[in-house]
Amino acid sequence: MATQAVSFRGQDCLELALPEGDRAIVALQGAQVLSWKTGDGLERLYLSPQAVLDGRAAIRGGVPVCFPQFNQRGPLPKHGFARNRTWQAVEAEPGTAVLALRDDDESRRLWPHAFNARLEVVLRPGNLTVAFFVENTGVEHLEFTLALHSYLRTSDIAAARLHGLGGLPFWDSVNDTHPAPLASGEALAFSGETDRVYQAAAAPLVLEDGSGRLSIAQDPVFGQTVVWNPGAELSARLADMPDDGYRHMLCVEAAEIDTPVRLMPGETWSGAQRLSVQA
Ligand code: TA6
Repeated sequence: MATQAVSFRGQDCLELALPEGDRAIVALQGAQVLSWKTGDGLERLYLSPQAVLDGRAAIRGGVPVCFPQFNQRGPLPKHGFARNRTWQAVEAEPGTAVLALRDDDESRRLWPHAFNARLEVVLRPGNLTVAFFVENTGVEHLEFTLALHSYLRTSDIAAARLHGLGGLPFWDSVNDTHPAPLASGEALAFSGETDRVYQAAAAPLVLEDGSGRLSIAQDPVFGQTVVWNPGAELSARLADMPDDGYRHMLCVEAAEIDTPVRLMPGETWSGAQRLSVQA
């Protein structure tokens, strides 16, 4: 079925639909996937019911594209500007959405580089791939950090377990420490605020939350995986999230942040995250 332009919570979006019943909604703002439903009708992403959808403010949920800066690791607004800008829809095959963002006066005021970014969202039965591409269209090198900041839906974070992080070094950003890695085979459980930057695993992670299992794979060009849950206290302080919102989400983010990507003129970088429902 063809990709269609739709309005979703008042925002201009693209809707992808498969004959098997899978659906995805992608906002032009930020090229942000806002919803992914599998053929069984289950929503797989978390979008806050209090998310601000005004065409400009960062949208709390879905798959924000944090580019060209992760978090506050640099002089740009937190998580860069791509999530606040309107991207252009590009013609694509059924089951795929392609959106583009190029530099303009506004982007160059913040970040003085020429670039052509593209986000491809590919929907297949039980499977969502989000792929980011960026070309340096200028005459000087540029550097960036990024994350595909996916908010995965959990039925209850207390029951959620993230598998596949055993043995991997990480930075705990809540306490600014480098604790000992999880033991091999040990799953990560969640109680309280969790904000960790892991060195990426070679194999896909698996999120299990009592009601199902989701495989989370990322291309090896992403050197890190960020795992974030705000916990009860921070969730209550976030105006665009219900007090208990933290119970229903876990961000597992494909990220390249420790070593900024350096792109020479004419070069392109690309990386994808793949989410697959497991039987
Ligand atoms: O990726 C985790 C993180 O950087 C956390 O530190 C937290 O701040 C989160 O992203 C959300 O950021 P946001 O700007 O969307 O509120």
